[in-house]
Amino acid sequence: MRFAPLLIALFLTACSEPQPPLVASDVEVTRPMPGMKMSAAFFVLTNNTDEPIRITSVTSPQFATVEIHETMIEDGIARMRELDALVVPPSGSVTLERGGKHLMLMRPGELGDRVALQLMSDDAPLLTIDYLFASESAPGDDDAR
Ligand SMILES: [Cu+2]
Repeated sequence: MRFAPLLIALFLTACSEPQPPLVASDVEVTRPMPGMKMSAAFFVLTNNTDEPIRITSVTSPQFATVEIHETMIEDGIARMRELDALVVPPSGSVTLERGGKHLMLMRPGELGDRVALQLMSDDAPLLTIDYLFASESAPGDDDAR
């Protein structure tokens, strides 16, 4: 069987391909609520390296300000506080979700159907997340009555 060595070689090449150091999955960005110039972003970050990855800031062409937030319950009231950084443990992951850590996207500019989030470690870009809004179910006038 002459093909076998070649196939094995291809298989090994595929396996040894380096994984991206940081991967975002399950991305969701909310649309700004009417009258509120604010959105939230949720996703899972997976670190494929054996060093912790620190995200110290996030920028977006579509929003003037992006903050890393955590929702805490204090005296039975949910409050948000800003975090200095998001740390993804080595070979681990961090989940940004409702009621937990999240990105707060503030003061949107022209908002089309796409949002890009640039994750930075100090001044070094780590990862760009591109998010496409699901086709809008237009807020019907019927609902307002
Ligand atoms: Cu927040």
